[in-house]
Amino acid sequence: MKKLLTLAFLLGLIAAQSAQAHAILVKSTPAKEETLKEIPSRIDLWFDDNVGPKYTALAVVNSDGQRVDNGDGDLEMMDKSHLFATLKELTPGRYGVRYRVQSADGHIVTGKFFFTVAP
Ligand SMILES: [Cu+2]
Repeated sequence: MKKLLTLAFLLGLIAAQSAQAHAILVKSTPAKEETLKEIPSRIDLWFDDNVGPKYTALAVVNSDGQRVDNGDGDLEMMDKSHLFATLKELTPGRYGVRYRVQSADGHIVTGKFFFTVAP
């Protein structure tokens, strides 16, 4: 019985934490480590929760570290869990994506991943 109560207590703690956990990147196009045959004209990121407009940043850089996004990274008007930016004309190569958003709980979430444009 005591064990069960402890378990229930722990599960309750986990539920309480996840209710105010920070936003997690759940999906993107291009996807992490994806190799694209067609040149993408934009990048889209989706989080598991709405994120705030403050501190929002999204950058795509080529292997020389030069930015190839148009600097227009923004949250979609009707879906605040969706961050996107348009891209300059990419050439084949490997690209890095860096993002920063503010979760509903106030925490800043940053991340990085790569994708490749095939020759
Ligand atoms: Cu948090």
